[in-house]
Amino acid sequence: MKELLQTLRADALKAIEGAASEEELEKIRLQYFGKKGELTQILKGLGKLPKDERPVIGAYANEVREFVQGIWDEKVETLKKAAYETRMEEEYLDVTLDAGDLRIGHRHPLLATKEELEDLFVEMGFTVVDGPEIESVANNFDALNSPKNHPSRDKSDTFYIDDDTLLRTHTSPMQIRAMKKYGAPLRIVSSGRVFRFDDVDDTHSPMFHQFEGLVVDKGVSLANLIDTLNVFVHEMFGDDMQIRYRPHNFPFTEPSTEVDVTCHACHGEGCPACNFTGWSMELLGAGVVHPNVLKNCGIDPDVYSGFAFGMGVDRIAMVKYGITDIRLMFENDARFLTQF
Ligand code: FA5
Repeated sequence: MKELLQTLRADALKAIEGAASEEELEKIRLQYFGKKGELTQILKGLGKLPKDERPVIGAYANEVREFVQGIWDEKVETLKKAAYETRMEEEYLDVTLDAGDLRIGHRHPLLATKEELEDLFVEMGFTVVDGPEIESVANNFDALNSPKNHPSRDKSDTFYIDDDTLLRTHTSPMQIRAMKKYGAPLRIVSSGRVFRFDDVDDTHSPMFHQFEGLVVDKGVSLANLIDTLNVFVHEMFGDDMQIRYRPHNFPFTEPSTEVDVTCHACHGEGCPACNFTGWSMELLGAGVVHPNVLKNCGIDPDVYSGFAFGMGVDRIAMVKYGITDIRLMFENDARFLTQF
């Protein structure tokens, strides 16, 4: 038995020594130490030996097992290290090589505009809040003082989901949500997609983006609104930009105004893009918050007043980047997008 163990030891060492890969080594392990392995079988058969031989042969068999196992473990480590070194040599990276013509992605002009607007108003002390595109009729119209017969409520102007729910037609319901949630004083902006049954042309789309702002505090006036919008226009488009405030009518503000800036195509000279007026398309609506709207949100209009504005982000981007057709921003044509 001892000779058998000696031969097995010598054979196993030779096989381990000659193994060139971890797979081969695993086969050797199974051959000797597996359930039906040669050494395992010998160890199992020790019980059949004469009683006096058992302790001596048993001790020797265990010695052989431990020794062969030790050599096997060492060989595994050696092979692993060799494989790692080969990989390191084969997969080296030459960081000095020319990277070629790499195409790097960038922000969509609409997202860039939205982020620029947010940064600007956050700097002025506003907080950014977010809300749903599917809105209640109550928030979108009723609480905003929009009478039942207002044309914008018509089914031919608005995408209704059912009688009480719709795709928001503007971001102004965020005024209601914010006032009800946070009360006064308040200074928030909020942006996102809005939806209307509008015909499509160079400056209109049935889905577009708005950026809403609301300030509620003691003593807030139209002068504060105009000052804030002047800062916005000059920061966004530069100090040379002229601003035009036109009187308008919104159910939720009184007084109300619409705002245009110098035509981006001709810089005010007059051209086909601005119908020779020198002014851009309408960029935003704004006004002093109607007392009924404050009341609807549980804010006392005798103590607090506010101003609000809602701008078309798509049109701001058009003026900012000199884009003449709003549709270009939704078509995702790489020839257009790579220009920014
Ligand atoms: C409103 O939506 C008001 N909620 C704005 C407001 C907020 C007024 C707070 C007072 C206080 P209006 O429908 O004018 O207003 O739309 C606001 C801006 O959205 C427009 O000035 C324009 O820039 C943009 N806009 C309107 N309709 C479209 C359209 N179909 N496609 C692209 N932009 C549009």
